[in-house]
Amino acid sequence: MKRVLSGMQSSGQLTIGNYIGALRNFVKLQELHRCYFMVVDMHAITVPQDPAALREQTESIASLYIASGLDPNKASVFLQSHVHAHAELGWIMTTLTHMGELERMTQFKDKSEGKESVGAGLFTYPSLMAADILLYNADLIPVGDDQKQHLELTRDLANRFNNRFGDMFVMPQPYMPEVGARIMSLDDASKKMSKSSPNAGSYIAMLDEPAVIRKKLSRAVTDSGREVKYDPQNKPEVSNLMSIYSHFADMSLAEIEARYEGQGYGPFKKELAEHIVSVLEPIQQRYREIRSSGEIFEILKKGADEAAEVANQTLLEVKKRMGFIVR
Ligand code: AQP
Repeated sequence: MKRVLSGMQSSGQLTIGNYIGALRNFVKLQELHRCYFMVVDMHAITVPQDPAALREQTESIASLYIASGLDPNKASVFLQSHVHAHAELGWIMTTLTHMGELERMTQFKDKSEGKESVGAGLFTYPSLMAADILLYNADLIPVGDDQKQHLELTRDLANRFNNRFGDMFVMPQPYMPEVGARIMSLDDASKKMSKSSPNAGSYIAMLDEPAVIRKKLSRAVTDSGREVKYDPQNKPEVSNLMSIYSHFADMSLAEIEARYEGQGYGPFKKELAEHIVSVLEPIQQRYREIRSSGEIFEILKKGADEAAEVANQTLLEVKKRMGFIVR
């Protein structure tokens, strides 16, 4: 049995990109491995957050984890800020990280581009992410393509620590879907779909109403042709919609091409909306029940207790090896 760890930032509403790239896999992995799934609220504050919105988003994402099928009796579901060892090992990892390594991170470049002022936490974000993973000595990390570079840095930091202070950390591996590791925006297929995008038309949120989903898809950008064909180079928009279709309808790309041969984009987009709605509607129903019952707080407390047991042990061992006087 492997150890699995992953998380999502409470920096907006979860999108179908987060669902396909990560959350769907969380649900599968909990059946096979020892899993730790958190909402990384400490990462969310690396960009400014309104306090009321942060609270709402954090509760919403944790509730969506459960509504999507995470079972607190199979996996530990918790908030990063409830397990103090994350912040502490995060600092230690920051001291082991080189400036040049952080400067190379494409996510930092994307998120800081054009901003007048950028918080230092956005820059050191990958060191905290390394701490998140190493605290649990996780072997498998279910992430979308955008997090691969951060995971490589985590491996470098694990190696660096092992070489300086003695073997302790295992090398975490990414666990990514074959298709859909990178779902792109509906309005611009050169950008990934992101929950913090200011343009709500660029993503489908997991909590979008069916009518909103239909509308967003009918407006999704496509090329001027009419052939439903998977060709990411020449038809990036349609190929992106096909990846989404493939996940929600559980059909191969070849099957989708065959189904819409000679029909143009209209029927394809309409049926895609119905496939998404049929997967999301039961999740939304369960979500509403969870939110009104208040059960999520008990689940998060249990998850944080389980997580802290492992995380505190790792932190203690790290501190001993580095020469801290431990209490
Ligand atoms: N577009 C995407 N396609 C596939 N997977 C994706 N993920 C994110 N976007 C896509 C995966 O979802 C998980 C959540 O990651 P995160 O919340 O830590 O932040 P992120 O990767 O930066 O995701 P977002 O939605 O773009 O958030 P913001 O807008 O706050 O930066 C990760 O496993 C990620 O790979």
